[in-house]
Amino acid sequence: MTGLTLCLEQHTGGKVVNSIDAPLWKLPLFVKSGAIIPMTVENNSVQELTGEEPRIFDVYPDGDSSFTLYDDDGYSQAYQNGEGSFTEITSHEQDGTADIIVGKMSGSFEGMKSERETQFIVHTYAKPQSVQATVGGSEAELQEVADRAAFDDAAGNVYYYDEAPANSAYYEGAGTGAPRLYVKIAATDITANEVKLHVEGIVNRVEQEIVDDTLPMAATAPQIAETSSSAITLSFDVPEGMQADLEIDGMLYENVTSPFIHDSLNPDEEHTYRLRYTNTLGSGEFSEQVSAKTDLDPYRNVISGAEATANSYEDIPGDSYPPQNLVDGDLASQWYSNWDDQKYYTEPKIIDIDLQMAYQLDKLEYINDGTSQILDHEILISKDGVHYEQLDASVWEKQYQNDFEFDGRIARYVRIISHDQRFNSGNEIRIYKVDGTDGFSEADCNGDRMLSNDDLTFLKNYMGVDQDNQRLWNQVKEADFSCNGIIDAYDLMFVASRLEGGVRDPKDEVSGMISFTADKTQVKKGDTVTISVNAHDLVNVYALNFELLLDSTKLSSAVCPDNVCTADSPFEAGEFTEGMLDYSKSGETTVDGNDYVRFYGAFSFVGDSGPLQGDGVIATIELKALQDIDDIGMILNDVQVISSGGTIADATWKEDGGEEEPGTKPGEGENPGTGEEETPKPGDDGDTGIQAQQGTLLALFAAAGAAGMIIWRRKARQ
Ligand SMILES: [Ca+2]
Ligand SMILES: [Ca+2]
Ligand SMILES: [Ca+2]
Repeated sequence: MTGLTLCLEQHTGGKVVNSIDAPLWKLPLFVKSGAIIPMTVENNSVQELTGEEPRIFDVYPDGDSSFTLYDDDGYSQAYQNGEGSFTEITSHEQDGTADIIVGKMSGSFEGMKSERETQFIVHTYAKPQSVQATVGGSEAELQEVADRAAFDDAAGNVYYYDEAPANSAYYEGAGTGAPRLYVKIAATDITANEVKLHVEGIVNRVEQEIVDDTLPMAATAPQIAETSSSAITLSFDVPEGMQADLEIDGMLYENVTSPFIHDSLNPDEEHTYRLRYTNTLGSGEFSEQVSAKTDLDPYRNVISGAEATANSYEDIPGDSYPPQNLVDGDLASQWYSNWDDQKYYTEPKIIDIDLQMAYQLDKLEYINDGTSQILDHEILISKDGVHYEQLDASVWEKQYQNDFEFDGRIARYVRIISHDQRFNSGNEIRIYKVDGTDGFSEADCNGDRMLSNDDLTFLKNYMGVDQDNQRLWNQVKEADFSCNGIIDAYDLMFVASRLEGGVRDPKDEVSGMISFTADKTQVKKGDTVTISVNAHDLVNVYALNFELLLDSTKLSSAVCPDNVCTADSPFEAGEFTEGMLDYSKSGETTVDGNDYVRFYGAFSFVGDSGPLQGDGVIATIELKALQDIDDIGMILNDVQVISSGGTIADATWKEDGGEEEPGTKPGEGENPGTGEEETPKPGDDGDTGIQAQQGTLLALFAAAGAAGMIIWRRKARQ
């Protein structure tokens, strides 16, 4: 069995056949050479069949083949008990002589009819020289009849050869099919009698007429006319009177026409092509091989697996438009803001997209096929999902798609705020990463796209660097997870809490206070004075930092040469903060023309350890007096612990250790950081007897430009 038969055409296997004549009314049916196909009479429904109909075997003799026919009652479950019949049909063809043997039917089922007529349809391209049959070993006297009508009228034991049988008994326009031999054997007991057909002079190969006397010339290589991410289009010339065969990736595509579209391909995939010409004599040489690649998938950098939430969405049972529909990759699914809630006609509608990891972002596409596009909007990014940086505030065009370029900024969270005073919707928000990059930990800060102890080293080196330091800020800004313009304890905590196993549980809001106290009130030039940083009523504090700006003409570090502590902390950690990282720094700085020594305290727990709870000494620092100071006049006021968001709006400045003045920030309106001596005010912090006042010693929360201290709550990982 080496071929395929198609009506009048034959094709060898292992290739793709093109340009098949297949109008709407004609289904191309390929039959394997050697096939034995059991048939029955034409019917509209199997209900019409009684089981007494002739059995018909449509046979394409070619070498040896066989088929086992199974039959049963056609409706009950009795077949499960073995109620059914089997008939083996074999075909043996050699050198044009075929023996087709229908064996005795074995088995039984209820209603089985054993007295059956047998018909053969034998496919041969020439009229056989002889047709003989035996039934149960006895020769059946076969009569040749002239036409179909005579064949149909006969009770049995007839045959006729039809050179051009009609393709359809109902539609003349269907034309005629390949020649075939029809044989009818009279009814017999098919359980007792084998039926055997012997045919001589079978021709099972189509002879193609050869009109050419030379083989075609070698073909010219096809041209790559066009590529897309799913198709490659080739163009080529076909000389008149010839057929073009295209070999694609080693597989022959016969009888192709130009342009040829090789489609249903994957993106970024290479394919090879060569062409040859074929005429009736045979095929010419193949052309040179050409290759082409499909285009890259234009959506390959769209970040998948994102989760979207929104403060407003339509959620009617059975008619829901959740924000996740914006990132599901399906242009048909939509997000709708809640059209019944008038609040969102005036208040901003906020869409938050969590990319699940940090990415270097390329662009954003907002797609809306309706009329409710987001127009007046902001785009913000965040690494921690708490602190956001605004990248854009503008008004989009009212159109199907609007784009935004991220310019390679790094983020895990993207926020879109709509300020439209109306209902909004969207089909999809596609967020693309930079080509060739992958997602990584949002806590990476040294740029190696991994979270490791190297990131802690990075923070240790750059702790306290702020955006006023233009030289360094560009190198460190991606480590400013709190988006507040300074590398601080929050940033340290953000990294440290993700190392060594991470945080156990989400934590509640932080609270508490810290204060500074000194061990003496008066010092002579050359004396040392020790300042303590004290914690009061701390709750859930995982990291903290504070800044001391001291008049560098009056005080200096007692332990750091030239006031510069780089490798080690200028502070001595207390028992209370044992186990915390101490990445505190010191150095000299100038503010408004005055020289200061700056001590920047930064403490954080690592992994699961912590938090600080209750009272204790966070750290001490030893200072040396550079001149006589009658009153240290240091700040000894308490500052309420700042909330986890990192704003200082809730800071409370307690004047003179006395009444609290909510909402007043340390140093505000108090001439902070000037180093000017002020008249000491009486005060009492209860611990050291040192009078509390502002002036010489000033605690600054530098990033916000306001004096104060800040204690950061560590945000738990979700
Ligand atoms: Ca969608
Ligand atoms: Ca890293
Ligand atoms: Ca920061």
